[in-house]
Amino acid sequence: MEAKPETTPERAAFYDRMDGHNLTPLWEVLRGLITPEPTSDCETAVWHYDDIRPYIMESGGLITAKEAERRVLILENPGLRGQSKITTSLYAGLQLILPGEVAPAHRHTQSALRFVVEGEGAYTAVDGEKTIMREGDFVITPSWTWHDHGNESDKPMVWLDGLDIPIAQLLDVSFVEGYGADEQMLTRPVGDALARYGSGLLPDGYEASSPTSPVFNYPYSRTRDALETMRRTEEWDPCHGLKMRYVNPVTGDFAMPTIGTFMQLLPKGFEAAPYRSTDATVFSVVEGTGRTMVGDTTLAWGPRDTFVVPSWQSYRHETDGDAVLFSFSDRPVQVKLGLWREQRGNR
Ligand code: GTQ
Repeated sequence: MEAKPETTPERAAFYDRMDGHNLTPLWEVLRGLITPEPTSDCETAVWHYDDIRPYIMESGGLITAKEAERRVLILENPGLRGQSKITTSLYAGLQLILPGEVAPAHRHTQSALRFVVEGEGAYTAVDGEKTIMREGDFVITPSWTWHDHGNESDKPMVWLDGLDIPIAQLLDVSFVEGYGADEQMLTRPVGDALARYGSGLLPDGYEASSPTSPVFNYPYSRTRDALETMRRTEEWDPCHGLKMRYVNPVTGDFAMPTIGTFMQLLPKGFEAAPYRSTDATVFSVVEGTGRTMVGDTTLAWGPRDTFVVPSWQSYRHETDGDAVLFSFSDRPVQVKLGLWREQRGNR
């Protein structure tokens, strides 16, 4: 593209006259609107769990889950402070539920994922069914479903929340309702959805009523077993090791319509080839230690750390021992709109 045209005094005076009519010339701003490559304010960043856990626990002494509605410390991207965003299109936070607490039932149009970081035995109830959560479990709260969280264990539980709040903002589609009681009525036993929809079977004649997976807890034990069994025969992908996508078993599509979720195994001493894609990605470390080089930045990570790679930034992972990474991004949205791009290896 040609350089921006000169702003002559005559032109500037013209812009001033039209300004009162809510008009402005495209040619003054075009090059900032339509860029050769993504230019995001989203920055590469890492939250080390050891550094932030004290703040999460301190919040537990200052406010209850009930008073807060949701007791969450938002992970704000350093390039997007004040916007409650971890990437341009996604929100993330760490939610704490202490023993005996309940985060009251509500529903909203925003979809949520929970990725369990610490603790065992707390629950989320979604549309009449409870699921007990363990570290590494990926749990979904679909759009407009009632959900409350509680902790009947004797230890705190912390999970990473990922929500499509900025997407709902962009589209102006935010609605929320309180249930009217702390806990919703339960209509199905624990484990019903996983048995019914997540066992390689579906009720005969079943038709999807929503774009979100009817399986709302993908237990880590199953995910980890799958990766461990596959490593015996599967070749390591040069960029991603062994990377699996969580799917809606009814459609084969992503488990959630707005957020893509993944789990990957990287072997000991892995040195990945560079990779970039247009979906800015949030990683949560489940097992192992390593580093991710993003441009000139090196992020060192270990279990329970969260890090983010912006859109179209080339990155490569390195591991010490075996490592397992959960990740999520807005990929389903980009793919459906025909906008997603990726590049493997060096440019
Ligand atoms: O658990 O419903 O991190 O409504 C932000 C908003 C969690 C939730 C968040 C929410 C929730």
